[in-house]
Amino acid sequence: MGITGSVATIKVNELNDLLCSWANVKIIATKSSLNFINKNENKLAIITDENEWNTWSEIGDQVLHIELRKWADIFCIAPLSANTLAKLDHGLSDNLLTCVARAWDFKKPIYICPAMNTFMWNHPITNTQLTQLKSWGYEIIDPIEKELACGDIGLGAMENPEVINDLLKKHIM
Ligand code: PCO
Repeated sequence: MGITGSVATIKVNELNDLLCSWANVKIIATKSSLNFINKNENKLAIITDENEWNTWSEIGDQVLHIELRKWADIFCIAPLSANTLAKLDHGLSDNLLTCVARAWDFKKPIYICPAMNTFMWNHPITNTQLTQLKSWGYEIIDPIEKELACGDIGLGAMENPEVINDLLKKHIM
C-alpha cells in the first residue's frame, strides 16, 4: 500500500485491517500522509523515506525501493493525492513511494484510489493524467460522492475501504 497527503489517509487503519485478513501488508507513507496518522496508536507496518536512507550506506547494500517493488505482488496507492498523481504522470521519483511506482513492473497489478476536493477532481488536468496512467497499465478506482473534509459535498472522496479491499482481493485470489 501507498498513502499520500490526502485527508482520506484517515481511513488507512480500516483498509489495513481488511487487507491484513488475506495479505501481508506494508505501507509506504509519504511525508505529507503522516499528518493524518497517529504514529503512537496504530498497528501499521509503516515504511518512510528515512528507511530508504537508513538502510543504504555503500555499494552492495540493498536498495529499499527495488526490494519493495520485487517483494509486492500488488501495489495500491490509497488515497492518491492530486500532488502524487501529478508526480506519477511525470515520472518523478522524489520519495520512496514514487520510486517504487517508477520502478514498477506492469506485469503485476498497480491500483490507485484518487481522493481530492471536487474542484481539483474536476480540473481538466486530472483526466489527462489519469488517461496517461491508464495507458501504462494503472488500474483506477474512481472517487465517490460524499461530504468532503472541507464540508463540500461532491465527487472526490476515496472509495470505501470494503470496495477497495474486494477489488484487490478479487484481482489476486
Ligand atoms: C480535501 N479532500 C477531501 C477528499 C477526500 N475525502 C474523503 C472523505 C473522508 C470522510 O469520509 C475525509 C474520508 O470525505 O475521502 O476531502 C479537501 S475538501
